[in-house]
This record gives sequence, C-alpha cells and structure tokens, in this order.
Amino acid sequence: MAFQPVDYYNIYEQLTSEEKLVRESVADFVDNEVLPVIEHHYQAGTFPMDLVGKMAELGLFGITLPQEYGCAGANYVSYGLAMQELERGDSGVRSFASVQSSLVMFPIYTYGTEEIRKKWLPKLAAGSAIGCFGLTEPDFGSNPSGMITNAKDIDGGYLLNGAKMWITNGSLADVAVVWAKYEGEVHGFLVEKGMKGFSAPEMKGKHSLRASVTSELIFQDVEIPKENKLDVKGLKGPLSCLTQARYGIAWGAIGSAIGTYQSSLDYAKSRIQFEKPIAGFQLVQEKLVWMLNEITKGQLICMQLGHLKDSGKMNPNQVSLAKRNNVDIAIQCARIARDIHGANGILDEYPIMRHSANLESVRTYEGTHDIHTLILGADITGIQAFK
Ligand code: TGC
Ligand code: FAD
Repeated sequence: MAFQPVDYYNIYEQLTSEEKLVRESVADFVDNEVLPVIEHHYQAGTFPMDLVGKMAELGLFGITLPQEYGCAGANYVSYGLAMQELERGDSGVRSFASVQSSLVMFPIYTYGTEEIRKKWLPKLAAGSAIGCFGLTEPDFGSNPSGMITNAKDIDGGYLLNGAKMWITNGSLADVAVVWAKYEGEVHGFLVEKGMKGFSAPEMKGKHSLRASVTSELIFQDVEIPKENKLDVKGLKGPLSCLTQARYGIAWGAIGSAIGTYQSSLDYAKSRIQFEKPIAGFQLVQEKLVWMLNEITKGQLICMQLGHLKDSGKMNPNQVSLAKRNNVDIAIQCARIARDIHGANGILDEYPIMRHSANLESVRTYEGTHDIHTLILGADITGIQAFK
C-alpha cells in the first residue's frame, strides 16, 4: 500500500520545492526499493548492497557537500528529510547513509587536503567507495578521550596500532576515518583497505540493526602516509562529525516512529474485535493519539533545528536534545505499536519488531540517551556531571 505522509501540522507545505523533491523522491525509493527487501535482509543479517548505487543516484551521500565533488549541494533540512524517509524504511539503511555522509565525507571535506578531497569525495558520493568511522574502542565507548589506539612518527608518515569496535560498515569500507592518539592528542587518519596490518572482521550475533554491517577494526603496525592525516587536533575533531550525524539521527528516529505509527493506524482500522474495528475503542485511540502527538513534536523540533543549522546558528547541545527526545519517543512508539498489533506485532509481516530492535542500537550509538542528558545538564547548569 502506498505510504501516506504523516504531517499533522502541514509542515511539508512550508518546504521549498527542492526540499519537497528530496523528501518525495526518498519516500518513493523507500516504498519501492527498501521496504520490499528489508525484512529478508534483516532476517539474513545482511546489508542490501543493491541499494548503494540507487542511494548514490538520489544524491544521498554527502548530500550537503558541494557539487564540484560530485555531491548534491543541498541544505540541511533536505538532509534531515532524506534521513527521516530512509529510517522509515530501516535504521540500518539510514545508518549506512549517515556514516558515509556525516562521519566520512564530512571530515574528509572539512579536515582533508584538496588532494584527499578529490581522491575520495567523488567516489564516496557515487557509492563506488564506502567509508567507515572508527572512534569507539572495546574499553572506551562513552569516554572516547581515553582511547588507546595510537600513531607514532615514522619516515614519510605514521605507524598506527590499536583496535576499534562496533564500527558500522567496517568490513565493507574502502576507507576508514580512524581517530588515534598522536603526541598526546586525538587526531584523525585515513586508513585504506588493503594497507598491510589492517583488518576489519565483521561482528556477528546482533539482535538489532541486523541489516547493517558492524565490525572491529584492527591495526597492527599499519603504515599511514603523511597526506592521510586530517588537519584537526583534539576531541573536537570526532565530536564535530558526531554533531552532523546526530542531527541526521534526530530526523531518522521520527521516520522510524512514523513507520510504526502508520502501521498501527492501518492495522487498528482493519482489525475487528467485539464486532468493531479496534480503532473504535478509546484505549486504542489514546495510543494512536499519543504516537501522533509525539511524532508531531519531534517533527517540529527537527524543522527548527534544520533552520538553525541552515542559518549557521545551531549549537551541538540543541542536537543532543533532538537526538535524545526523538529516539526515546520512537522507542515508545514501537512499544505501543506492538500492543496495538496484538500477536501480529511479532511477525515479520509488520515492521514493528525490526524498528523496535533497531532503535535499541540507535539509543546507544552516537552518544547514549544518558550521555545526551549529561550534555544538556552541563549546558543548562554550567556543571559537568560526567565524572
Ligand atoms: P569536552 O571537553 O566536552 O569537549 C572536547 C572538545 O570538543 C568540543 N566539543 C564539540 N565540538 C563539536 N561538536 C560537539 N558536539 C562537541 N562537543 C564538544 C569542545 O568544545 C572541546 O573543544 P576544545 O577546543 O575546548 O578542545 O569533551 P569530553 O572528553 O568531556 O567528552 C564529552 C562527551 C562525553 C560528551 C563526549 O565524549 C561524547 O559525546 N561521548 C559520546 C561518544 C559518542 O558519541 N561516540 C559515538 C561513536 S560513533 C558512532 O556511534 C557511530 S554510529 C553510526 C551509525 O551507524 O549511524
Ligand atoms: P558505555 O560507555 O560502556 O556505557 C554503558 C552505560 O553506562 C550506558 O548506559 C551509558 O549511558 C552509561 N554511562 C557511561 N558513562 C556514564 C557517565 N559518565 N554517567 C552516567 N552514565 C554513564 N562507534 C563508532 O566509533 N563508529 C561506529 O560506526 C559505530 N557504530 C555502531 C553501531 C552499532 C550497532 C552500535 C551498537 C554501536 C556503534 N558504535 C560505533 C559504538 C557506540 O557509539 C557506543 O556503543 C556508544 O558510544 C556507547 O559506548 P559503550 O557501548 O561502550 O557503552
């Protein structure tokens, strides 16, 4: 069945023609190309690689970067709308695009030399190269400043040692943006597939984000050429990339919530119990209204965040509020949707359990729910409560 946009406050009416086009074309792509195959991939634990070229054709990789590098040069509202629609399909598909765009192309564009930009950005935009972002380590997740992975000077470059864990697209990647300590500070390095001493085994056994590849990255005396070091020093390097990606996740979570809401509304109208559709019972209506209410608030948060970002006035703490809120309400929507679907809610015929399980990762990655609480707490009180 064709998807009906959920837009209770007529937000889409106010979009520019370009923003409308982006949202509608990604929505069509999700309806026609993602939803028909995603359950199969989810069950098989595989990423739908066939979608990469199609996402590239839609301009979804590095969508906000300049056209001279093969990118779409779109604004951040368009980026957000694209992430919303992709995650209505599946969080793993949105993850693929987020990592490629915000965590790989953004740092290459922002901190790479012109030579490095020209080498990687057109290929990443076209989907002929895939990237990943290595920050988290087995013993350093929420606190990346403690990382052990390190780089030392050698003739003509750097020697990289250490390991990363939980890296989206790691085993697929042609280039990894890896954060490592160098001279006591965090620096970024581009590690290329095939470099001696670099391996990226896939992690198995996930109950969440099954249609996404997650990997370890292992570096044993990997020689990195000088030009592959990014021009940024300190944790603000990776955190600036995370701000971009968290922005996309805030929008994406709304897409996931729309997916479970829409399925619930359709189901409630057609499922008959006690001789009437369950949508006619007050308790079910309350659940549907709660979902719509929270989705609408989340949409308004994202639109305002997008306008702030497009006008250069957004601060990273505002992204924390949006990521924290929207992922949280999306999880609650999935939970409520499971109730509304009764036993059918556990079947792969409906998207509910897939969204629900995916969101458990989304709540943890890019800063856990509680880390974003602490970021906001520190911002409003002026007192850090991390340590
Ligand atoms: P702190 O002292 O607060 O900051 C260090 C420097 O960074 C600057 N900064 C930021 N810059 C840009 N954007 C942000 N969001 C920033 N937040 C902070 C800050 O101004 C400072 O700059 P300077 O010039 O003074 O040096 O750093 P801290 O060590 O106290 O850490 C704070 C904390 C805990 C909030 C931070 O470490 C954090 O966010 N931890 C969470 C880790 C995390 O999010 N990891 C994500 C890994 S990647 C991932 O999950 C990808 S999933 C992808 C997918 O599949 O979609
Ligand atoms: P921990 O940091 O060990 O946290 C455990 C618990 O303790 C959490 O509830 C946390 O909120 C809490 N906690 C921690 N510190 C505090 C504190 N100071 N005060 C109060 N509570 C605290 N990372 C990458 O670098 N690149 C990727 O591409 C990537 N993709 C991922 C894909 C998936 C599917 C998943 C699940 C994770 C991915 N990650 C990636 C890793 C992710 O960013 C981390 O899992 C996340 O940052 C949390 O780290 P952790 O799992 O080590 O949890």
